Amino acid sequence: MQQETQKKLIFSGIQPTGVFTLGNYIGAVRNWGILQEEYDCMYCVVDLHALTVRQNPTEFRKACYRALALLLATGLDPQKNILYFQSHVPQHCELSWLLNCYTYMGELSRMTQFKDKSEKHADNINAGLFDYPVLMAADILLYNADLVPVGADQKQHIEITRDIAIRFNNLYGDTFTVPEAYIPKSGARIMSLSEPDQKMSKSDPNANATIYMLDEPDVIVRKLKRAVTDSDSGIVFDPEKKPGISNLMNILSSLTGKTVAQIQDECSSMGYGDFKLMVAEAIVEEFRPIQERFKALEKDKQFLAQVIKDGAARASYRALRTLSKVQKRIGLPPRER
Ligand code: AQP
Repeated sequence: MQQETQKKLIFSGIQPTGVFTLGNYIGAVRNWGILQEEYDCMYCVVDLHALTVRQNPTEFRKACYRALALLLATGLDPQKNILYFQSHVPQHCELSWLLNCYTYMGELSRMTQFKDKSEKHADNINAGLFDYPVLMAADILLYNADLVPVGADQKQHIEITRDIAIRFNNLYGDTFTVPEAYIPKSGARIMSLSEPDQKMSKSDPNANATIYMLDEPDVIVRKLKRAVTDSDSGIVFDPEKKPGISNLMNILSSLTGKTVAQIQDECSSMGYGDFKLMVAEAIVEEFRPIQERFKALEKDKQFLAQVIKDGAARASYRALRTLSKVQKRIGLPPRER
């Protein structure tokens, strides 16, 4: 049987749509490792979400395992956290269907991610893309998560999750915990290096726009050197007028723990070239130990398989309990056990 704790429950997920980016790391994954000491944590590789965009089957399977190995390499302990693949716990889909019936088309049409991704993938605006937030609500509500650590781009999806939970609770009595978003104070939105008014994304077709967690040091330095700044030269934090340099300051602040004001003070006499190198070095040093652990973990197929199996079993046990309660509340005929 599972051991229950009185700790608050954290749930979050990440799509295996490519190698994780510096944005994924600073905005989400890094904080997951910090939270594992204090909370009861569940972290999921949301492979079903990733199918809302076309994936090459062979590459996709590899990307799923790579995602898990990267989470472990950043320091997530499978004893302290439940780590699993979304598709291995079918209750996510079952609850998602039920919640669809308590979600309005109007609400879903307002989602910024749907609008953005519809523009980017105009040839494949599928129903899954539209319904993405309901599957995400099911992911979270299935475990009665108290907190959901995400980057700022996911705030709207947490809000709709809360609306669905409140609506359901009002109709059927207290069933779901209404979750809160847990957004980091610094680094909640890391921007593209090429278009600093766009967020950094793992599926950006322009590889120079994105730092991937598995980029070699020389690649990181090269991408930083090419990062778009402005014709001015001051290291000044002004996201409106100087979005490029402000993004780099934000990255350095998130990695060093210094405030952007401190960085502005300390680097006031530097040119853009030297400053970019300083940021590149901080990223290289941050990723070096993670990359080393990743190389070893990636080869340990037996260990990965065990983590996945244990994670799915532990998640399913919890998921079944919530799903049965929901089915009963709605009035579905009970299943013979
Ligand atoms: N640029 C970012 N800055 C800060 N946080 C970010 N996150 C994503 N991009 C940034 C956070 O990373 C977590 C996992 O994201 P996801 O895989 O669920 O999907 P996403 O938000 O759509 O991330 P990507 O990298 O942009 O993926 P693609 O390109 O596939 O769409 C989330 O907590 C997210 O907030």
